[in-house]
Amino acid sequence: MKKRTKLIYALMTGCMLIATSGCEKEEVRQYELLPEQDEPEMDITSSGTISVNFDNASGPSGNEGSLKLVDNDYNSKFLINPYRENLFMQLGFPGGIAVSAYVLASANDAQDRDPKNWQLVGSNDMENWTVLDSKTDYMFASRLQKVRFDIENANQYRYYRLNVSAIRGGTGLFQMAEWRLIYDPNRKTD
Ligand SMILES: [Ca+2]
Repeated sequence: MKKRTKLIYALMTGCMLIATSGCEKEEVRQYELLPEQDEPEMDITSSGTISVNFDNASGPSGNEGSLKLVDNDYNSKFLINPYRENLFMQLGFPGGIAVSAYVLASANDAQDRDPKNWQLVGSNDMENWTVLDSKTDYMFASRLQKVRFDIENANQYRYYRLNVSAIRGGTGLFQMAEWRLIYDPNRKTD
């Protein structure tokens, strides 16, 4: 009990006391430092606000509205009819963050509604956009397929957009089950 009291007292009063009280050997404790570990990457989608320039006829909260893009349910989808070639989906964040990967998921049916050509772009003012990734003639291999795309990006952006410039079936409807953004805290940013 006496030993414990002395230790607490030493901790409270700091080095001065340790220096003057003749630090007893048995009170010295050593701790092994744990090896440095990478922090796990984070899905930051839920921290963002989704918006689109063309929404489902039932609105963003509709059964196939734009909120279904980011509801983390791969069985729900966003659908527009008709598809427009300047369609974009945007995730806006309260502050800049450097996205290191994104995930797209094809919907449950009708392959011709899949995106085929797209760009992921980033911006801090919604006027100047930097292209972070481009895909041309991409083909989702199956329905409800979740595909991850890693990108080389060290810049922090408040706004990310997915510009979908073509769909697999040409003109017609567009649909996508999910769009998610990934942040890797271990990656160095500019
Ligand atoms: Ca969904």
